[in-house]
Amino acid sequence: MALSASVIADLAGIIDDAQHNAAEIVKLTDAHPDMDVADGYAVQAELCRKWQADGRRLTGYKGGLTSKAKMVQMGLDTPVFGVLMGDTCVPDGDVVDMTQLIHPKVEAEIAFVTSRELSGDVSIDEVLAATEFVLPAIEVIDSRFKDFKFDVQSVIADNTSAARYVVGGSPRRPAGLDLRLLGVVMERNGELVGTAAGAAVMGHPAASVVALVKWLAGAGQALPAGSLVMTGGVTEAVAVHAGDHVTARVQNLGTVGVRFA
Ligand code: OOG
Ligand code: MG
Repeated sequence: MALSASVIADLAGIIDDAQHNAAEIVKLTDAHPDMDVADGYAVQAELCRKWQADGRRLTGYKGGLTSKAKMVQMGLDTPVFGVLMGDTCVPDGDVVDMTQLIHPKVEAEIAFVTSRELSGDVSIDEVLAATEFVLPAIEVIDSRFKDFKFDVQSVIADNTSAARYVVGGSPRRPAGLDLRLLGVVMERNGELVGTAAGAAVMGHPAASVVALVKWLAGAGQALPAGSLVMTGGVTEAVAVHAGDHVTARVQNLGTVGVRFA
């Protein structure tokens, strides 16, 4: 780590205000060029502590930049991890208020809900054995950084652009499903805007959970039973505006949707 605890706390305050006020800011490395990835995660951890102290509930975690399509789109080449807060969950089919967001984009994802604690080095098979169900999801990301441009340190500090998440469809136990082969179709206003298969995420969506559990272990933590894990966008993220509606259809898992107003 390059930054002091007091600078980390200041940066957490800047991110928190930007999220709360839907006001864009410049990337954190502009003022702190030596900020490193560990500093980014320290800012994120500080935010998560504050949010929980404010009574907000941690419902799970997200992997980001886990597909080639997302890495190429954002010009970055490492997966990143963030936290999901319960109050940012939008019911399937419900409306997102655009005035609370800066320049949102949507991602079609495959989500996991775990049935057992996972910790340390786990295999894909162990993740699947500890999965209660998988289900289709839409993540609404909203970078707090100007023009949705950032480096890896800054996006980690910004909780990996997390803004809202929607889960729905027909949750299924993973037994008997080959998650690599599940077709995913994303539509905006009925028009096709992205297609992929589950394998777009690190070769297997559960590999994103494996990487998440490893990252948590590095921070001395485990993934609790009952966690929701968003495994990452399978295609490029797509910008949305007021009046839009978005649908993600995942083979065998049904459909999830959200509107913007
Ligand atoms: C970072 C978050 C990426 C995903 O699913 O790849 C992410 C970003 O692109 O703003 O959530
Ligand atoms: Mg995402």
